[in-house]
Amino acid sequence: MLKISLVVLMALFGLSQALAAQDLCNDAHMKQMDEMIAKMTDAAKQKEATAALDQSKAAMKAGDTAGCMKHMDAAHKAMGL
Ligand SMILES: [Cu+2]
Repeated sequence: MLKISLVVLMALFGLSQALAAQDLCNDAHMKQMDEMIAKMTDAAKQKEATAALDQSKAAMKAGDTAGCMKHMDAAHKAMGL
């Protein structure tokens, strides 16, 4: 019983991770990122995150999801995520 629950939990977790990745390259998340970066207190990291997010937005506009995720990842790292 416990084993089955664990498997179900892990499957659900994997699914939500996959959905999260798909969810990041869209206008709603870009807006969320802008707001989160605006609240950052470290000016150097904020500049780094903004630059990475700009590249991510450019890739998204070009329809380059892989590039969008790559730069989004860099932005997240600069934000300490
Ligand atoms: Cu993001």
